[in-house]
Amino acid sequence: MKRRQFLQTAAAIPFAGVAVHADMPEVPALIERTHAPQNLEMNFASMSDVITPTPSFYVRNHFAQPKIDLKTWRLKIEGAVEKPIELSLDELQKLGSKTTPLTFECAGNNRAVLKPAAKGVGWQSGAVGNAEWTGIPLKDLLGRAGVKKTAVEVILEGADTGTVADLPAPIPFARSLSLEKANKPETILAWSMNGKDLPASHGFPLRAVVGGWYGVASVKWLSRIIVTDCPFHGFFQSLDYTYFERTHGLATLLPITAMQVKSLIARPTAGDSVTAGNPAKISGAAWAGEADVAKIEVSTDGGKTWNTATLSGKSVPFCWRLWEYEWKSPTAGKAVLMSRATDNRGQTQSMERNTDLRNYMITHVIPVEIEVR
Ligand SMILES: Nc1nc2c(c(=O)[nH]1)N[C@H]1C(S)=C(S)[C@@H](COP(=O)(O)O)O[C@H]1N2
Ligand SMILES: [Mo]
Repeated sequence: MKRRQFLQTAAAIPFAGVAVHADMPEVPALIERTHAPQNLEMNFASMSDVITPTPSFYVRNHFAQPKIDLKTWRLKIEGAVEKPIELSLDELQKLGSKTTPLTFECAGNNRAVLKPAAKGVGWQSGAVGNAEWTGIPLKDLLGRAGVKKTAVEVILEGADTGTVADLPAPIPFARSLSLEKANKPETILAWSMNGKDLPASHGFPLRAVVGGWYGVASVKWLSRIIVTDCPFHGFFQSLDYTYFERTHGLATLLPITAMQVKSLIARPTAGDSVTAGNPAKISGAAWAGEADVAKIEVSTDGGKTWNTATLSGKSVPFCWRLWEYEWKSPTAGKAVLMSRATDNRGQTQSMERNTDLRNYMITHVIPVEIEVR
């Protein structure tokens, strides 16, 4: 991306207006991180609306996008249920629907800042988005199938398959939810994104969206739901997408589930410059998974002092919140900007990276170095 002067006039313009877009650099909607499988991230510096437009919403694929024929596609619900079910999309849509916005972030978002370089897709800040989803709560379907008393988890299986490290035969993409999370109203099987049919890259014809959890839980191209009476230990929650938690001093590997409190600066971006003495607007987004964002603080001196930023709009459950801070009088020289979010449970982003989190959950405060001229 071309270095540019960060336009301070933006500070005087309403936060989420068309005029803000006029200040944005001319960049493609999505940046390609890998080609096959396709992994695309938004240019986070262009983020300006609470709802991420579908063409700007990141794409995270582990395998090739499956080809699905709606005529033969069926959603199957089986396993520890009284009555297994098979439904076409038409049949599913007749069972009722609800529309709700939800934010999810790839657990590897911002991996590009990790040192030494971590394995996995080298995301910068754009593997996160907030969209409006229409579908049926998973709970409603589980109710129809009748979950047996012995059940503990619900496995969601996608139609995409491929090979992974150490496994010779292809496996489908699959993740499980605790029965508790599967029955929460924020766990939805969605056929629509921002008012239109799901695009193929986001899981047409049906995907899960799991409010408050990292994106990996939101299985795309959903084909099978398996209710199980023992915990699932599939690849994407036992080898990949896991982190270490310390219990009795021992590091125990756990699947990644709920998103941790996090904020990101969208603008200015690293390498931008602002004019000394002129007010500059610092803006971004923050989210806290199953909790609410309570506070955003901004530092313009590398973390020595902190000032409270303004959260815009109102708190919507499971959705990120945009925020902004007016930096009144930048002084000439290099400046290190930081943002730090706190949730309503009192959790605050840490200053240091916790290496037990492996190459996931990059939630520590990330400095943004700019120039004041
Ligand atoms: N079937 C399937 N579902 C999937 C994935 C996948 O590779 N296959 N990737 C997961 C991951 S890691 C993320 S972060 C989200 C990304 O959803 P999006 O591509 O719609 O942004 O989808 C999840 N669901
Ligand atoms: Mo992800």
